Amino acid sequence: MAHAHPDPSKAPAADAPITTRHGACNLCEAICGLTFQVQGEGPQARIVSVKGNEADPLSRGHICPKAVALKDLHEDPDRLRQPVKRVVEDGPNGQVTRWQTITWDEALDLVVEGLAQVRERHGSHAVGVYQGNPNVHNWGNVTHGHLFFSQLKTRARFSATSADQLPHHVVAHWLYGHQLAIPIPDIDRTQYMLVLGGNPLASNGSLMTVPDVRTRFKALKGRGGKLVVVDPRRTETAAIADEHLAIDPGTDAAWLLSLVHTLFAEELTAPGALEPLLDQVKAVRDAVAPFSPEATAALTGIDAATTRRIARELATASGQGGAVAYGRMGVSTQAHGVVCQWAIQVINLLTGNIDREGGALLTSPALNLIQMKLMGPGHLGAWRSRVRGAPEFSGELPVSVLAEEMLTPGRGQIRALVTAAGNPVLSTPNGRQLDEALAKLDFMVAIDFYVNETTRHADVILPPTCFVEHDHYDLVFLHLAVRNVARYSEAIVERAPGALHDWEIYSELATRYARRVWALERSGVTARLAGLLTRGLMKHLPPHRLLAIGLNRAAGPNAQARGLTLAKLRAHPEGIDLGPLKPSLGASLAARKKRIDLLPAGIRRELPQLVAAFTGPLTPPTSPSGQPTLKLIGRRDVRSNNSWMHNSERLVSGKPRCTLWMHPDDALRHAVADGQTVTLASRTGRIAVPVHVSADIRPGVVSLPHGWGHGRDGVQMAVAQAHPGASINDLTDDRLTDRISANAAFSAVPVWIEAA
Ligand SMILES: Nc1nc2c(c(=O)[nH]1)N[C@H]1C(S)=C(S)[C@@H](COP(=O)(O)OP(=O)(O)OC[C@H]3O[C@@H](n4cnc5c(=O)[nH]c(N)nc54)[C@H](O)[C@@H]3O)O[C@H]1N2
Ligand SMILES: Nc1nc2c(c(=O)[nH]1)N[C@H]1C(S)=C(S)[C@@H](COP(=O)(O)OP(=O)(O)OC[C@H]3O[C@@H](n4cnc5c(=O)[nH]c(N)nc54)[C@H](O)[C@@H]3O)O[C@H]1N2
Ligand code: SF4
Ligand SMILES: [Mo]
Repeated sequence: MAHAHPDPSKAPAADAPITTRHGACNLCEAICGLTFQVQGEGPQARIVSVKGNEADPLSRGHICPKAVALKDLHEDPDRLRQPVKRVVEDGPNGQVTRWQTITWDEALDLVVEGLAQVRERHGSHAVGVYQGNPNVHNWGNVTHGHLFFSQLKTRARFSATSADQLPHHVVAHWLYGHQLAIPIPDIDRTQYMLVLGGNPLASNGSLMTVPDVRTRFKALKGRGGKLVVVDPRRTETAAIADEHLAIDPGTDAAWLLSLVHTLFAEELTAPGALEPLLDQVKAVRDAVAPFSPEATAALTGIDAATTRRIARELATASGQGGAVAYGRMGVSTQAHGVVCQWAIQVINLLTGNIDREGGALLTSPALNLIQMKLMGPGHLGAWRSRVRGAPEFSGELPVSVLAEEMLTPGRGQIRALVTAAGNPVLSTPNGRQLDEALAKLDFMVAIDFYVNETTRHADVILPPTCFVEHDHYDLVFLHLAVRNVARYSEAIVERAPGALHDWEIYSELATRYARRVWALERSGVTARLAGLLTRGLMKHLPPHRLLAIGLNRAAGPNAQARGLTLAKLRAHPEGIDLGPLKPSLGASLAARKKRIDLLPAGIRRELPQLVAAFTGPLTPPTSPSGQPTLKLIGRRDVRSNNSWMHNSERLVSGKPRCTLWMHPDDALRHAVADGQTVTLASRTGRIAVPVHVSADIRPGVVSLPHGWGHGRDGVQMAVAQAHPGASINDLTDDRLTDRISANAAFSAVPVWIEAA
């Protein structure tokens, strides 16, 4: 492949001085503070070691095995360092694809021309966008990405949000008036934590930036508190909990409503300070009437006495320092994800645990995304997708409809796609269908540094610098952290000459596209000129300049954040502590929505249907050809990071991890032995996976991790290809979605084992 490998002859001399530099890890939401040892200077400098930074007020020295892999990513010979275009040539055995290195100038113009032509021919909605998860982990994408994406004027916008946390945003928007008003568990002060569908010991926390979570859970137990985990699998987190309830997947909404039912039935509600703001409390009591613990026990697998006890424990702990229910992926990505997240908020509100110490609170970061108006309050269903009629949320359509919008002919069919820091072939439901749809596009561009399962379909790939090559201030996850902290990190090593950061790529694309489309559409000249000037100006305003401006203007509720400057942050690369979470919801509600409608119309309409949905079996008991079905769920491992860190040898070595967990009873019933490879099938596809027999998973349920499946043709990641695994999303179903938001439903997918 035509790209520059790091040249060992240019490595730093063995006696080059070693310096210490402080930074952070951006791979997951824990954003751990790091200390790097770097040998040499300039672009040839080499990272010698990566350690946790003990002085970091949030992570306190914690790291996981992935931090060191930031070095592997920096040095990876497979990482693209210059733009490439796909060239298809005739070979002796048919057509062959080759990636040709091109200049930035040529690449950017090719992209702009390719997208503009599709827009000219088919209209602006024919150009689609998919933004992957690292967009929120890389601040330059947050500050500059919209300059380009807003130019496209397309309704075909998609992101990883709808394969993830979309229900949280819908519920925050409905209850608290803003999609980002998500209360964060006060893990350091609570006396009781009920965790549903989250495994922070492997994931390091989500919508709860919580580095060193193991120590924090230990401290909870140390002060006499209790941790309860609700998960079909006995996870790493369940293993250290006081109690584990192995719920049947996809039934959490019913169980949570039984908790609400019990709070009312046993007169355990005590909303506290927020009580005067709550509307429709009685309506909620009436709406949950069908969900007594007795009525849901057979469905969920949790007996009524246990459910009642948990409700009482929550109420008791609320009077003794605070309690909090918290639910993540396992209860977001299921057919009733929005109801689950709503019910969790209702439980926390009815027990008086929202906006109080020891419960769940909004954060007061130095830069508050809500106050900065970087994102609007949110809207659901302002328009619907062309083929299926799925609702948009805040300008984005759910990713479960992406492939059908590409494959279904008609006006508005997507014919060109921009993927930015995303790998939807491995990460979205029915990824195989999307894989095939991508191959049929008229034009595709990927902003990414790998030729992977998705980007192999691109016509042009624009590779940005990697994380250690640029500075960072975590705009998103400092907003979601269990403690208020501000931290700015300089680049650890200098980028190669000519390399561009993501934000620079967006600035360039924005100005070039505006110029090109201006030539196309001559109306609104003044507005266009103004836009062009803004984008031209933004090109000269790097993220750190915007940070300096933002800090100057920040006058949020956190007094400790006042007077913070970029210079101060630079002097404290370990981060500056801004104190524990503080009640602030009252003030922010007053500025927006004023009151909390406990039973939003979308939920009121859904609950009666939920009764019906939970009456029959959730998944069909047999496959179309008569095999007994199993319920498929996901799994995360501390050495993986979604789909894209498998090209680091140290993260994939050892026993294969892409295995199918199965209960011994099911193994016996299907006559499969531990280690045996089986063909697992669903409505959408079939994959071969080795079985791991374990009593740590609920009978009838099987579990696979996501992000594997690197064996596809044309992937250029040597280490990942040597440990390919299979993709769970070749089995998940684009038609299985949350009933309200159309978020992907990855839990409880019906699968079966095909005879050998
Ligand atoms: N079945 C199942 N599917 C799932 C999940 C699950 O639990 N089960 N989890 C879902 C969740 S929570 C998420 S967030 C999604 C993730 O879904 P995606 O975001 O689509 O996938 P990632 O694997 O995060 O891919 C990230 C891509 O960004 C590139 N990249 C990394 N850093 C940068 C950068 O700084 N700049 C640029 N330009 N590119 C970069 C990487 O090379 C990689 O190609 O997957 C979802 N899919
Ligand atoms: N090591 C590592 N860390 C990561 C990531 C990674 O890929 N690897 N990804 C990052 C990202 S993008 C995200 S969004 C976060 C996610 O963070 P988490 O949500 O904590 O991650 P998961 O490990 O997927 O936890 C989901 C749990 O839900 C359980 N579950 C599945 N179905 C059900 C169900 O129906 N009901 C209940 N109650 N539980 C169910 C699963 O068994 C699993 O234990 O992790 C982040 N951190
Ligand atoms: S837990 Fe690991 S991957 Fe996540 S930020 Fe910390 S070091 Fe990075
Ligand atoms: Mo995610």
